[in-house]
Amino acid sequence: MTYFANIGKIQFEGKGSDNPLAFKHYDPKQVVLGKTMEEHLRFAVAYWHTFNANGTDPFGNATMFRGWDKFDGLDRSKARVEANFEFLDKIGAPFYAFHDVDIAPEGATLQESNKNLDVIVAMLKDQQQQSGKKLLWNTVNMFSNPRYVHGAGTTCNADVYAYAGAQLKKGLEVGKELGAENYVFWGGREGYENLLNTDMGFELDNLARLYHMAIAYAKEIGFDAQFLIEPKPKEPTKHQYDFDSATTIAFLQKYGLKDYFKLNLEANHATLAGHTFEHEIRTAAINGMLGSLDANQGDLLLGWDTDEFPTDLYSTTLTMFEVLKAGGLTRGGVNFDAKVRRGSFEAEDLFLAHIAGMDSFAWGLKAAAKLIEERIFDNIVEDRYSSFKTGIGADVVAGKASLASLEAYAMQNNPIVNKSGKQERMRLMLSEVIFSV
Ligand code: XUL
Ligand code: CO
Repeated sequence: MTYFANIGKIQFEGKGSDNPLAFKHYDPKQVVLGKTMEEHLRFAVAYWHTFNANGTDPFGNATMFRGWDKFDGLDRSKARVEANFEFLDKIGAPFYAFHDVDIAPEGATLQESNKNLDVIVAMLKDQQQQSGKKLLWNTVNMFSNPRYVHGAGTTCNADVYAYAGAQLKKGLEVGKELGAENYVFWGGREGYENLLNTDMGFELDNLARLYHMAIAYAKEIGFDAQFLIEPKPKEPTKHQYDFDSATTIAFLQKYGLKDYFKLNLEANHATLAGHTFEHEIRTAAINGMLGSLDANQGDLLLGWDTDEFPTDLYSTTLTMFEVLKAGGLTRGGVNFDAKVRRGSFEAEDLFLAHIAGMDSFAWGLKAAAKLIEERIFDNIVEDRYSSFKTGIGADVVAGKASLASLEAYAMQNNPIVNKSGKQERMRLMLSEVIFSV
């Protein structure tokens, strides 16, 4: 069965092409800084946005009716599996990612849900083997079902906590079965609305306990995926515990979890936290915690997670600049946690949107590589901190300075001379590089 009959394999045609169903920048085999674009970017398709979303919003019904929607229940789930692999093949993405509830319907009981998962996971495994496509990460949805109204790992109800543990256990088994590269924890309901009814310290202790159990179980079954936490500051709860990179790293450190996790960073989550994506990536990278990326973009005029496909070249360039400087994504990838707009309801839009995202990231990668190869900013940064290479600055770095030695130096060093940071010049240099590649 085919779900995208009118669309063939998307090819790289280069900058001169006017074919909307072709790549202008993403050439998977092109080598950039010693690796192919495909190896750098490790693109993944998000199952939920591509095969489950139907255009509903709080004010309107579905606008998207896909080929698989003519089926119900498990049959529809099976049709989505076929559609997923057809899509991955045609768009040329090596990876996909999903939540448990995206791939199989929840049953009336845990046993029934697990049985449904088993049917679909067997099918996914088979299709992975046939196609060579891989699972970038899986996760379990512990936020949509009403049982999670007060949280999952941070719930006030031990029965719900137990259910969450069971769901997580199955998620780890599924990840192992499908050879997932990573396993993601996004704490959709791990947060609170009102401190007056909340024992924050206790909730966080419990969340850490659940993570320790997950580490132990993954070890027990030999599931060696990289564990990732995905920070997000608000939505759905007012105070999400994993607010941003820095907060999440502090949590992991406090509970002795830091060595077992890295971060899955999402652009729109960064902007909701009042940060740029590159800020979040840098914060992770300097702490050795960069794992994977959920690629999308928000709308700065709107205050929620709009999950648009990434097309802002300044952002994709600065993102890839950070990634390259951090040594690459290793087991991570660029997962399009992004949805087509409600008005872009044709199946073809799924391709056009992914092409826009993939080309924008490939463009960003080329520009970032040029920034690095030509040391366009590195020399400026090096020069900016050069006062720490000699004299009193070198003493500070070597750990030889004391407040008394700083005082002695400062007393005879008058006047102090500062240099301009030249930010405006650097912004223009960035523009010149982006539009030269
Ligand atoms: C929610 C979000 C999730 C996670 C996985 O904003 O980004 O889809 O990526 O649960
Ligand atoms: Co995400």
